[in-house]
Amino acid sequence: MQIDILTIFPEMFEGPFRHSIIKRAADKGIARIRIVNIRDFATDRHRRVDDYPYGGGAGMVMMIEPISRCIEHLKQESEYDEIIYLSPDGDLLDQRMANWYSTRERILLLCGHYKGIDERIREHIITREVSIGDYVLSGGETAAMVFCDAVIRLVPGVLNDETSALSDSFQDNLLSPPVYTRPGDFRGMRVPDILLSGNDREIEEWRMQKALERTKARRPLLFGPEPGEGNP
Ligand code: 6GU
Repeated sequence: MQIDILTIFPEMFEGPFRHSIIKRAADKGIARIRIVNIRDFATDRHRRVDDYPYGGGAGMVMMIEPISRCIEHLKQESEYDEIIYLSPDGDLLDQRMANWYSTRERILLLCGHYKGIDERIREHIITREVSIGDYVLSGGETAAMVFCDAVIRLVPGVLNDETSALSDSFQDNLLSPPVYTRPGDFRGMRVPDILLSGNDREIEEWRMQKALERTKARRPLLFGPEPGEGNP
């Protein structure tokens, strides 16, 4: 899988993707992230990527020309499965959507800024808008990082122990059960006896029970009819 991220702040991605799961995925050659600087595709000598809004008003708007040139250039390599604009107006990212994109080959993520991007980009170039939650971020970059983390860790072979993704919160619409490690007794706070019993079947039942209890108590709406097949 390859994810191309278009941004005017490429330095923002230097930290997060050099660590942890995403780095491991890249090292294994399973999932690659490429950061593309939109400014490299600006058409004027000032390398402008934003301009004043028609009709007036505060804030700048990202121009269609550099973004269009950039995407046309990248498309010469191969077509994208999806060209995503990260925006609070978009479809909400959830585990189901992350699973869907973990099975795609090539995705483009466009990070917007300022007041927004020229509407014609959204109408004619973007194939989907995705939001990571009902709050406003100052730009799409942090949302792109969240998207990549949620998706790439699900690509088969990325996690060492494949079952660890299967037992994630949400993977079966359940929150995860509590976990403990040493010491067994910290100032009188004891690890549940069942986990020390060595009875694998009972431990599994206990974990399922706790996952159900926790989901009902904290996220009752996660219980519900399964959505249908297809592009979520
Ligand atoms: Cl994807 N972008 C921005 N700017 N704000 C957001 C968001 C995305 N998702 C939630 N808020």
